[in-house]
Amino acid sequence: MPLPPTSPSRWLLPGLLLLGFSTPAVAMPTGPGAFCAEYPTAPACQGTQPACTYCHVAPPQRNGFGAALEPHLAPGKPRPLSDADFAAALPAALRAIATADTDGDGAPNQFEVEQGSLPGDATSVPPSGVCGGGENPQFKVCQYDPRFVYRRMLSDFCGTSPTYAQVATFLELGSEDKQRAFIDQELDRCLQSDFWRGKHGQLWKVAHPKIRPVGSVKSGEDGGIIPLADYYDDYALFAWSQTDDHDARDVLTASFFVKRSGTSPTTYTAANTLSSQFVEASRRAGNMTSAWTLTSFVMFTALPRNAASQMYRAYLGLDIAKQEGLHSVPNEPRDYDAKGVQAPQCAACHATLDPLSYPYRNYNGLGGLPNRYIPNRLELLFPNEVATLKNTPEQGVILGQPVNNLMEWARVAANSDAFAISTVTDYWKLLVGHAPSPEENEEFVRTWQAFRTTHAYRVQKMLHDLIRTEAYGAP
Ligand SMILES: [Ca+2]
Ligand SMILES: [Ca+2]
Repeated sequence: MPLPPTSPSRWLLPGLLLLGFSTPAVAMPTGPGAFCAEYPTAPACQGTQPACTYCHVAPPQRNGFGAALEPHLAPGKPRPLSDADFAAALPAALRAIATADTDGDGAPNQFEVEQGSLPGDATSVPPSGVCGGGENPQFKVCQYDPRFVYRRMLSDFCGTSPTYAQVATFLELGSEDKQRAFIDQELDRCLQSDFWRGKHGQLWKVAHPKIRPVGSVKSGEDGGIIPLADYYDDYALFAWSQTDDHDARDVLTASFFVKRSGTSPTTYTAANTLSSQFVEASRRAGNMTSAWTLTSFVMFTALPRNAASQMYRAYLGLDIAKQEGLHSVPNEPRDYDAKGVQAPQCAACHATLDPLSYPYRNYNGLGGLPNRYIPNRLELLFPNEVATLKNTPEQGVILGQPVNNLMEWARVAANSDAFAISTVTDYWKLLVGHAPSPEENEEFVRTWQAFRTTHAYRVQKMLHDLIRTEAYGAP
């Protein structure tokens, strides 16, 4: 399988977890990245990572799959292998045991990987086929049902149920092709509804965990008792980026703001300035540099780790606290702010997190001049902190790629597989009701790949694909 050119090692966990080196937890993560480069469409690599149980009973003790892999990993080289040697050797080792059935459940290893079951656990077997083998053949279970989709779509996107007359009209269309075309037309109508795009509508719901609103400190419309920043601006840019013919990546990369106006329809309009926003256009990175993000996630901190990790989690679906998306940078963390992050239990995460945070060094949250980009911010506003703080560079690293500033950070993030996967996962959860299951993986991969390529990051076009999946359309 060809490797995606952009992100050779996306989903990194400490090598400890995958390989079981009995070394301290500072081991450099390489295993899951190499695994996912070999199997980029495996369910275990979709917005998540291979778990320890892929290779271990309990680390460092390997299960049958991990044990079968071991002798094929750079045979003859002294143990423990370096991270680079391990990562280089893993693809060949995986291929060497691809057709074996190490857990004896009857399914070859590679088939299990691709189908989302565990190749080292005989009780975990590939799904027996999404729609096959039904015990009640008279039911149309697990088959795309246009009438079911029509009903579900109206409820999900318009917030209404079809009337008796609407259903009758729908059924009179006769052919499934005509019904599907009608559903597409109705979807476009519902995507204009306030239920979908308006204030507190479905799109805003998708944005809640990204923005994390706090009513008591809201400024502007519906302001709270301590007005600090207006997060309705963040919802407006988010909704803009997900509607009409806009590029979803704008949520991270926009150098403009968005104004909401009206109801039924609610409209979102780009604006070069807003009275509630203070970062100049050349320093803007969408919602990453909004007044609310700086107020709420940078706050009073010198090195805004919290802002960086929240953006990484919210827009790429990678939670560093859960050891997701780890991509250790050599010689990091440097601990410029003397927080003790070089301690072994911290270093594994901070080797990723700290270089991810450096590009935020000049973005000020609360105190001094709030919610602005301030050149030499650390030098000017934190004179009494530890002397090494001022050595914090603005250059950082995200997903293994060096970046000079937060705008570049945003661009690398927005162009990553993780962003496309995370965006589609948001809607999968909202509309299908859960994160993509192994049975749904093939449709899910097809959907996010088309979102990225064919649809050039247009969410509305992707939603037309999503409601045509079996995952959505089978009762
Ligand atoms: Ca097996
Ligand atoms: Ca198995």
